[in-house]
Amino acid sequence: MKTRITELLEIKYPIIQGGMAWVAEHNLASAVSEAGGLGLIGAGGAPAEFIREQIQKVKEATDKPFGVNLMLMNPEADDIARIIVEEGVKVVTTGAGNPGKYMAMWKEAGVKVIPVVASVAMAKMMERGGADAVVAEGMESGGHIGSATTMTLVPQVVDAVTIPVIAAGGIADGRGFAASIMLGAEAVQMGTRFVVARESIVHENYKKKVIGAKDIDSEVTGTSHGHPVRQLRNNMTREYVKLEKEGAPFEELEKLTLGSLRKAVVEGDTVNGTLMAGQIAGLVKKEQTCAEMIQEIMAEAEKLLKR
Ligand code: TUI
Repeated sequence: MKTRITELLEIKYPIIQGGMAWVAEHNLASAVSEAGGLGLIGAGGAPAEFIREQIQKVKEATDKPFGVNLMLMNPEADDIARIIVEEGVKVVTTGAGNPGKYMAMWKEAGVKVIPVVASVAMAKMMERGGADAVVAEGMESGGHIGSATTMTLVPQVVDAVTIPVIAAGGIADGRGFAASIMLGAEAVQMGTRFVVARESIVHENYKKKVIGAKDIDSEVTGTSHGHPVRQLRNNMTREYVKLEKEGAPFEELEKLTLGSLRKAVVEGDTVNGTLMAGQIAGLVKKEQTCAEMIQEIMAEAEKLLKR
């Protein structure tokens, strides 16, 4: 299947792996790229030199294209932006902010820049700034989210820009892929399904929670201070929501989530860890290799799109 995204990124299938903090490390990224999608290293809040090592490990594992997701609230974002250029990374996606200040440097180095946006206004601003494509991410997604749904956001972004649009949020199978194409997207980005990939280093306890999740098992925290984050409901989110209802200040809420994503991903703490996952977790039923996932999605989507 050819789209402007497969051409732009020189990948076989228009499937991009989400740049998930702690989760999107070199093993997952190289597996997705080897399977014909675009694997990403998620910088999250990690130190810059750690990201350089991750990039080098993906280069050793695959000669296929891969990218880095720069989470713009990372305190070392400036250094990571520069390392992306130094290491010759071909694709960068950004999240949780406006990547405007790095755009000129990346464009000059020939890096393909794909900001993740949650609104039409941001998509237009990114196109004006020279973005090669945008990921339009709906609030069905896990992690830090905006307020528009994928169903409403994607076609409005498609109408507002001429660069290709990648749909994200609530997509985990061939039906979601085909629906995204119907909305005008030219690729999809998936996170939640890849959390449970065989090659994903996420702790078994976390994977089991995603696999066991039902449709309404996620919770959005952080709305009170303007940084809504979606994750699976557990002891931590119940406590967080309770404190938010009581009007607790950010500093107090922050204590609950400091280091909590690491707790979930590395230690498998499903009680007090942050189990970031999207609303589509209810559809994710088993661990498979990245290649199996991508093959299954493409086969199902092609059948649907031919009908
Ligand atoms: O970034 C994500 N997902 C993330 S980032 C993350 S780390 C984090 N943890 C806790 C709180 C905040 C961040 C976990 N998951 N997705 C892409 C995304 N970007 N979603 C929403 C946005 C976004 C939000 C505001 C993009 C731009 C934006 O505009 C800000 C501005 O400057 O106008």
